Formats: sequence, structure tokens, C-alpha cells
Amino acid sequence: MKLTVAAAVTTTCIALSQAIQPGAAPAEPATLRDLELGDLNFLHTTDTHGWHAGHLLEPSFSADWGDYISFSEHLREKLEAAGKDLLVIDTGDRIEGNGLYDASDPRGKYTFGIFTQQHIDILCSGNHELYKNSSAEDDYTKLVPTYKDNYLASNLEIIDPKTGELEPLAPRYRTFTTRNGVKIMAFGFIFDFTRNGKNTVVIPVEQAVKFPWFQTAVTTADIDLFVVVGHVALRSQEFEVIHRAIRAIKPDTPIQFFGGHYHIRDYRIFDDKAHALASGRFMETIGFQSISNLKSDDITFHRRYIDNNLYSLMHHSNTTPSTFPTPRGLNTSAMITQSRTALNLDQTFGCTPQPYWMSRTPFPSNDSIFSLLTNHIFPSIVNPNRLNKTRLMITNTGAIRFDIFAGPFTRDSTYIVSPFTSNLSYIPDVPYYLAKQILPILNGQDPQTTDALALATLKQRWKFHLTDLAPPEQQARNAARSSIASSPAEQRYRKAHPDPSTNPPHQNVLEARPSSDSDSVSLLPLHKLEQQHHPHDQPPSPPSAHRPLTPGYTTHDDLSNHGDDTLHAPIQFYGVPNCVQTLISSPKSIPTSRSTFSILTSLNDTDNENVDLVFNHFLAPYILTILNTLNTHNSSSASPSSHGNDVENLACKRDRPLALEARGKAKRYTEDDVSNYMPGETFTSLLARWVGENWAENCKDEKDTKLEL
Ligand SMILES: *[C@@H]1O[C@H](CO)[C@@H](O)[C@H](O)[C@H]1NC(C)=O
Ligand SMILES: *[C@@H]1O[C@H](CO)[C@@H](O)[C@H](O)[C@H]1NC(C)=O
Ligand SMILES: *[C@@H]1O[C@H](CO)[C@@H](O)[C@H](O)[C@H]1NC(C)=O
Ligand SMILES: *[C@@H]1O[C@H](CO)[C@@H](O)[C@H](O)[C@H]1NC(C)=O
Ligand SMILES: *[C@@H]1O[C@H](CO)[C@@H](O)[C@H](O)[C@H]1NC(C)=O
Ligand SMILES: *[C@@H]1O[C@H](CO)[C@@H](O)[C@H](O)[C@H]1NC(C)=O
Ligand SMILES: CC(=O)N[C@H]1CO[C@H](CO)[C@@H](O)[C@@H]1O
Repeated sequence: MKLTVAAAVTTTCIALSQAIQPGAAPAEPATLRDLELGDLNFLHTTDTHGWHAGHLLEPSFSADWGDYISFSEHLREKLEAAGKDLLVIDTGDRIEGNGLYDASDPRGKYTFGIFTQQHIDILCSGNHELYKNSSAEDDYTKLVPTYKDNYLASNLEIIDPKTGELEPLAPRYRTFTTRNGVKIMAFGFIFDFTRNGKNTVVIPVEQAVKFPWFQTAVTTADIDLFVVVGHVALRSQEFEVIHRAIRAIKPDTPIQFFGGHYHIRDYRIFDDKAHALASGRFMETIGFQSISNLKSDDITFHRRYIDNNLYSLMHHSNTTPSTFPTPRGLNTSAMITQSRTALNLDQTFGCTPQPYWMSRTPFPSNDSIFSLLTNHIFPSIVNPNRLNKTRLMITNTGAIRFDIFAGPFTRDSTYIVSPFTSNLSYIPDVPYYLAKQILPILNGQDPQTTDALALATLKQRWKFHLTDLAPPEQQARNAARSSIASSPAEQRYRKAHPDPSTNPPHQNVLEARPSSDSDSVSLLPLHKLEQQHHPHDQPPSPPSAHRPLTPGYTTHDDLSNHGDDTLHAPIQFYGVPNCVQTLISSPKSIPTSRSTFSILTSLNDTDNENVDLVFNHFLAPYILTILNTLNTHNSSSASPSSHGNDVENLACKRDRPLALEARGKAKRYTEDDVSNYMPGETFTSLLARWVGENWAENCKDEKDTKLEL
């Protein structure tokens, strides 16, 4: 932790002179693979989701946005001195997912000033910037003017809040020449997102590439390289469409794609001269891409996924703790510290007794965050006016964004785990026999119904994609499974360019380490982090070539298994369902503790019982569609389709009945049936309260170790 420039005694001093955030876990020395600098080089971030302070509890990812700035400045200086170029890319979802963005009012009050300290050459919007009118307008009025033509919006338009006119959110594309004479045409896309606020229009990629501006731009392009950045998964239709559209006109011009959205490290080879990089999530990863021999058929591509910590960043920039931080980097780190203090993000609500994982443990299990949710947190949430009602509570697993580490659970943690502001909604008195059919459908366990529903919603603005309900990382793992076979282009490229990193990686790590005796070391594996309350007190690790590998990213991509800069032991991931639920009996009186509730496995549904169907509002369109499909089927046998929509027609054609039992009025559910279950609360605030009520006592022994600064 002594990666400070000046000895610091008070917090203020630390704030003004320090790389990484005060209290952040210090980086651990590790065995690293080097960057291969090329003629043209890129640094890439994506899906940072407000984690600009870095991961205070995880040594592998504890560098902050200021450190990223210092790193980029060193790398740029070094490359430019050698007549090479560096371009910095960000592909969106900069917001939502961390207290630094979410805890302020208005949201993002501090983050725009912090983010814009970084020089960025090409950036675009993600879907998170577009859920709300206000966040799209933030980008339009803050980031676009700051970054000017560097912000690209190839298929995204916004209603200008001043004029009321629909305008491209930013320029559609840009042509520029790097310092060292590489001519580039750049585009900035977003995937075919449909749940954006009504002040933006996302033009489906398939349409956008047919527009005259795109066709003309590509046709007349007299350039060395297309750079297509996008908030788009690499293994998506959208990037394939763009690749085909460019190749139809320019069969031979190199294309470099930068994508994101799925929160994973990934690399895809589209063809011999078209490669794509995705750089993870949450400021865990700084993606590095280089291209050499750009103008010849011997073009080579190289990529590296850098763990965002000071050990890696200093190694790759060949700096020491004293030479690493630049003035702008330090200033930015200080801005972050001040913002975190102003937002009181280290305020502790309780202390978590053990870690709870999203996907590092099976569901259900004792250390599954989803088991915690369904067995403990959901039963504690009840609307006092609906006490007598049995309730069925459903959430999609994608509503949870991050693991809970053991130790202090802070204001920051609440936004990290559950950043979404959508209300907890409910539909009162839903027949149980209908309600109980919803979860299996949401989880894709009834493929026939799922297909019918997906078709039924074709005419609607949003898409019925059940996989969108799971965490993005899981969507990626599913997508990877279905496209694992390597393409001919990939095989050709691998053969022609054996990955040099398959050679033993850089072993001399201890010599390469910055020579600093103040560099403290921790060898705790990630899951032991919670015990690391006094990182400064960890004894320095004895120099050893047989350092145990810490768990971390071990990426397999189209190039090889050697893209990660840091050698790690692999982490095992378990799949989780799209949605989870709990059925909770009515307590009959205002509960005083958890014990007044009982979780039921089922109801006696031969007895016309109704339940309150409670869900996070994000699920509303799914749940309404499913309820109506189930209901319509029943009524359709009695009266032919009275609404004449696809749901009913499809439901009629089914071979087997959707509803197990036929009874009750075929009610048509609409948004009017959906009310706010806990007025004035969001799931984030309910979570904070639950932690306070249940985990505060665990902090007794931890008074000294709280993260409060
Ligand atoms: C978002 O903007 C659109 C277009 O200006 C407007 O019709 C809509 O009411 C706005 N939505 C909200 C929630 O303010
Ligand atoms: C960072 O730099 C700006 C000027 O670029 C200055 O106004 C600000 O006070 C600095 N912030 C800190 C915390 O040093
Ligand atoms: C999980 O919790 C149950 C009930 O408290 C207990 O019986 C079981 O041993 C626990 N399992 C593990 C792996 O901790
Ligand atoms: C719940 O039911 C009990 C009787 O079963 C009744 O006395 C009470 O008023 C009801 N409470 C609510 C909130 O409806
Ligand atoms: C279900 O309800 C029926 C009718 O009210 C009753 O006969 C039966 O015993 C109930 N079964 C259970 C398991 O409660
Ligand atoms: C959420 O609930 C609040 C009241 O608590 C209400 O003002 C707001 O409109 C609700 N939002 C949505 C999207 O339903
Ligand atoms: C309300 C309604 O139409 N209920 C019908 C559901 O379907 C069964 C037969 O499938 C009818 O008996 C019910 O009348």
C-alpha cells in the first residue's frame, strides 16, 4: 500500500498524493505475460459501470481510474517516442453498478468529472446509458461536448431536450489520421437494444448498415483500417452484420472491432484481417490490442487482458512506485477519494459473516447469493397492507450484479450488489395455479411456450429474450458454448501466427518488480480476501519462483489460452437459472423477525387460492405476457380469440394445454394491474435495511477493521 508518492499521515494528505484508493487492497506480485507493442496500439475499457475507484477489496483489480490515466500516459509517451501510436477506447455502460455513480443525487454527479479526465479517442454508448431519459441526456450534454467527434453514435438517436428534434446522439462515424500517419475510419454502434427510454431511438444494426451514409462512407473510405467500436457482444449477430457489410464493399481493408456488453474477456477472429477484442467489466480489465504491418498481408494482431492493479500497470509501463503516478492520474485518484467521502460510501450497514457468490457456487447452496435472497431477504419484505396474503416473489438473477464478500457491507456494497432503481412491483390476487407456472417458463423449461411467447412479442418494442434475464456473464458463457467450434479464419490465423505467448511467460517476475521494499504483498486467494482486514500488515512474501497462483481470469479465446497478462488458477463457475422465486405464507401480523414467515414449497391449488405476485419491475413485460398467454389459452376454448393477437393464436395451436387447470375468469393483465409493492423503496434500499437488521451485530468484533475511513 505504500505506493504513495509522499508519506501521508492524514486522510487529506493521502487523498492528494496517492495512487489507488485509500484502504484498497494492495496489488500482489505475480507471474506476468508481457505486452507486445505494435505499430498501432489500443487500450480498451468497457462496462466499467461506475467502478472508477477500482475494487477496494480485491488485490487483482484495485487500481483506479486515475491509475489507468497514469498508465495510459506512460504508454503513450513510450510509444510516441518510438514512432508508434496509442488510441484509447471505451465501449459504454460506464454507469450504474457502483455507489460512485449511483449513490449521488443526481446520479453521476461526480463520475462525469472523473471519467473525462481520461483522454479517449473513440467511445460510444451502452444500453445502461439509455434505460433512463436522464442518463442518455447526460451523455448527450456532458460527454459528447467533452469528447466532441470522438464520441460516435452510428445507430443511436436522441430527442434533443432543447429543440425536441430527433438527432444522432453524436457523429455517426469519423475519419482521422493518427500522429504517425495511420488513416482510420471509426464507427460506434450499440446492439439492437429495445428497452431504452422513449427519448432515444436505437436503429437496428441490420438497417443502419444499409443507410446511404454508411454505404457511402465505407465505399469512399481511403483508409488503412476500420475501427468498429460497439456496445455489442463479439459473438453477436450485430457484429457479424457489420463485418459482412464492410467486407461486401472492402474485402481486404483490416478491421479492428472493440466490443463489450457480456462482461467477459474475449477475442474473436472474423477473418484474417478482422479481429475483435472484448475487455471484461467493472474496471477489472484493461484490454490491450496491437497491430503491426497494417498495410501488408503480413498484418499481425496481438491482444492482452491486463488485470487492473498497480503491479501489472507498473510492470507494463516499466515504472516504479515513485515514477508511476502522473499528476493527472493523482489528481483523478484524489477526485475519486473526495467523491467517495462526500457520498459516504464506506458507511457500514453490517458485517457479512461469509462470502455469497453469484456463480462460484451452485444454486441453491448456503453460500449462493440467490439462496440468501430467496431464503432470507425476500421473506423479510412485506407490504403492511397485504399482510394476509400469501406472496410469490420472483426476481431475475441478472438483477444481482456482484458477489458479496465477507466483512463490512457498506453503502457502496448495496449499489454494487443491486444497482437497479426499478421498483418492487406486484399484481394482487393472482390465481396460484397461474402464478406457479411462471417460473418454469421464465427459466426456459417449457421450450414450446417460450417459442410461442417470443413469436407473440415480435410486434412489440421489446424483445422476449429469456436469456437476457440472467447475468450477462452467464449469457456469454451460453453464447460461447454454442459457437465454440473454431472458424476456418481462426484456424488459418492461428497456424500462420502461432501465439508467441505460448512460450513460457516472463518468469523473472521478482527482478522485474519495481525495487521497493515498501511494496507489501498478500498471497491470499480471492475468496480469503475477507480476512484481509489489515493488508498493510501482511508480511512481504519471500522471493519464490513457485508462488502459488491466485484464482482469477483464465481466458480461452479465438487466439489461444494465453491472453491474460497474469497467470491465475482457474475459477469454477456454475450456471444459475434466469429467475428464482420464493413462496411465502402470510404472517397474519406485522412481523417482528424473520421467524414469523414461513417459506412454502407449494400451495393447495385445488382451493382457488390467490397470491400476491411480487417481482422486480424489469420483469413486468415478461410476466404480463406469460399471464395473458396462460389465461388466453383457457378462455380461447370457450370463446374464440377476442383480442386477435398472436399470443392467443399461437396458444390455440398448442398440442397440450398451457394451464393445467381450467378455471377462473380469463382476465387480461395490463400494466394497470401492476402496482408498487413497497412504495418509496427500491430493492437497493430494502437490501441495505435487511443488512442493517441482520448483520449489524456481526460488526461487534470488527470495530477496528471496518472500512470506515
Ligand atoms: C422520455 O422522453 C420522451 C421523449 O421526450 C417522453 O415522451 C417521455 O415521457 C420521457 N419519459 C420520462 C419517464 O420522462
Ligand atoms: C484537479 O485538477 C483540476 C484542474 O485541472 C483542479 O481544479 C482540481 O482542484 C484538482 N483536484 C485535485 C483534487 O487536486
Ligand atoms: C448449510 O446450512 C444447513 C442448515 O443450516 C446446514 O445443515 C449445512 O451443513 C450447511 N452446509 C454448508 C455447506 O455449510
Ligand atoms: C388479517 O386478517 C385478520 C383476521 O384473519 C384480520 O383481523 C386483520 O385485520 C387482517 N389484516 C389485514 C391487514 O387485512
Ligand atoms: C386441499 O384442499 C382440499 C379442499 O379444500 C382439501 O380437501 C385438502 O385436504 C387440501 N389438501 C392439503 C394438502 O391441504
Ligand atoms: C416507483 O415508485 C415510485 C413511488 O415509490 C413512483 O413514484 C414511481 O413512478 C415508480 N416507478 C415506476 C417505474 O413504476
Ligand atoms: C373462464 C373460462 O373460460 N374457463 C374455462 C377454462 O377452460 C376449461 C376447459 O378447458 C373450461 O371448462 C372453463 O370454463
